[in-house]
Amino acid sequence: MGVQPHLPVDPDPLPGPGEGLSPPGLTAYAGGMDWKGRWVVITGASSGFGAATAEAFAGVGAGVILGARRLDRLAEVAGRCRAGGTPTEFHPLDVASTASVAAFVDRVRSISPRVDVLINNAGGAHGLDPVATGRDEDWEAMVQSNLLGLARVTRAMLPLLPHHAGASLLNIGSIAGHQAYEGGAIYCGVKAAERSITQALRLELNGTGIRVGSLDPGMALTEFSDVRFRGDMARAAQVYRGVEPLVARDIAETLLWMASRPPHVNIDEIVLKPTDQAAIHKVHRRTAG
Ligand code: NDP
Ligand code: 8X3
Repeated sequence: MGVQPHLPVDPDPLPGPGEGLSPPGLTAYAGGMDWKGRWVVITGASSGFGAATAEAFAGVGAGVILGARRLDRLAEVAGRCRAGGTPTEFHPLDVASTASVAAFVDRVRSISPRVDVLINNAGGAHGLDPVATGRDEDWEAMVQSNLLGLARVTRAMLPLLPHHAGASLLNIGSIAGHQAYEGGAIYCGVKAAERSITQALRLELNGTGIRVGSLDPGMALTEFSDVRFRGDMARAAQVYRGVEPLVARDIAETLLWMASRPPHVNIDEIVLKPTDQAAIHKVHRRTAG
């Protein structure tokens, strides 16, 4: 097996993520933007970054339309979004299927012909095997969701994004797209592709007023590692031992901030890492490994 990007060690007691500081209200991240009457579409909204982002935008009054494969989980997220009284809709979405993307976007169009923010978040890693022993099904799942899925959803959604009205197209990349690591060849490759697609879209949409950006996080505590290690929770937990990772709210607040800049401001790319993670292989652990 290849070298794990986040080496496990015994932890010292740590404050929980986000503990010790009272988070400011979300309106701080929304600046002066009035989100009421605007719609935000989020892929991969059933857990992790996507779910937190749905709640963040709903928290400032935006309508949210959520897509993912697990409908029960989408319904839970939608319930939390609706609790604040904002319009919330959800619909099944498998970004690996062009037909599913088309049905999802038809549903979006029936809710609103205008969408102000598209967040391409659906994706993840499958396995941590070196290329020599990698599995076709893992590679295909990563290419389908992180790369082709992003392109499919963007193609179908672009006609709904208004020109010269402060719309945003925000893609979730990763530090894995900036730096390859052992066992991450295909995941790093698809996240590098996400960066290139985002840069190409920025060029293609120049002159339309549609903002295009990528948010590229480092280690974050979500279901990401559970999925990567196929439900091996013990192995997934090792990834975060002794370190304070990002949490989904960190990503959600940043996306809200990016989309809330004035229309003449485009945030092209943000790399967001835990303070404890200086680079993929340089992670500060609370005890010696
Ligand atoms: P989660 O596993 O918690 O969330 C992944 C989301 O993607 C789920 O909602 C899942 O929904 C959805 N998804 C996966 N495949 C598909 C598909 N084919 N069609 C539709 N939805 C899909 O992990 P994160 O929140 O951490 O991951 C979100 C994004 O952030 C991913 O692109 C990931 O690569 C990226 N990222 C994560 C980092 C981390 O350390 N956590 C760091 C950097 C980037 P469902 O299964 O219900 O379809
Ligand atoms: C997730 C971050 O370092 O596990 O995109 O690849 S890493």
